Amino acid sequence: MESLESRISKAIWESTYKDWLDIIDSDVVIVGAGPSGLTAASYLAKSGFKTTVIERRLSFGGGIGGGGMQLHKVVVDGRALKVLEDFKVRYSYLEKYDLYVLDSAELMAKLASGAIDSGAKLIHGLTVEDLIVREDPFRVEGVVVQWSSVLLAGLHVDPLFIHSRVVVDATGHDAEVIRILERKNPSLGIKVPGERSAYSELSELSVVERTGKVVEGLYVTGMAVAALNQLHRMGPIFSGMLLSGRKVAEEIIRDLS
Ligand code: 48F
Repeated sequence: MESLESRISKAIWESTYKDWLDIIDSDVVIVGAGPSGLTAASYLAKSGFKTTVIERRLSFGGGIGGGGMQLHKVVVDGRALKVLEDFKVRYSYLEKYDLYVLDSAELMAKLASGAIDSGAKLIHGLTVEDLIVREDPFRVEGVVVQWSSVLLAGLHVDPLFIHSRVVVDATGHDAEVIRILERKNPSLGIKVPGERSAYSELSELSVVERTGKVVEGLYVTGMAVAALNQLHRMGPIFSGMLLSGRKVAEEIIRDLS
């Protein structure tokens, strides 16, 4: 028998290689494992689409974990209950505030495990730094990825590619993927003005309304929608994020089917 050290390394290399050969041609790449990205990933994977989630950090949940000022609770309104129930997230109703309260840790964990159990592949520690595009007619056909640690170290290392039928920007407040499009493809005329000050009630609705396709092959969900459309921020209420994730999944399922 080989040494345990050799077997550890070979088991990891071999199974990572096998996964990568599979995800290099995905149906959908979702950039960002926050609430909107994880919700979208679960519904897409459940519908049979090969779904890969790329997350820069070595964790999942994006802005959920920070709760409201690091308090370990977040809230939703009644519109999001069906999504919470799909992910088996527990909540309690506070009648005097007409809001549902849940533990941020449970929301993070169950959205991530829901996406994974539905068949999505989540790769963390990887940053999307560019897009694969085609011209005439313009469309997005995948992402260019680099280890986050390489970028943090400032090393000059060429990235690699993941091809996909659709890319979803679920990168949150910075709308990083759409900003790449804005910067590197100026002829498209896309502008990312950034979000506006807080107006929770309005932004909870408008972020869902404006969720959807940006250009052929590229969709947007979550707070990236607010940055693209100069919508208000809403703070630690998450109905809009969950409903935006479900909406973008439904739109992609319709477009790809
Ligand atoms: O920020 P984030 O949670 O996005 P979201 O789904 O939800 C926003 C809420 O958390 C909250 C809010 C609403 O109540 O105001 O802020 O819109 O998650 C975005 C994830 O994307 C990752 C980032 O690390 C985070 O986990 N991310 C950002 N840019 C990249 C990326 C990138 N270029 N490549 C890979 N991951």
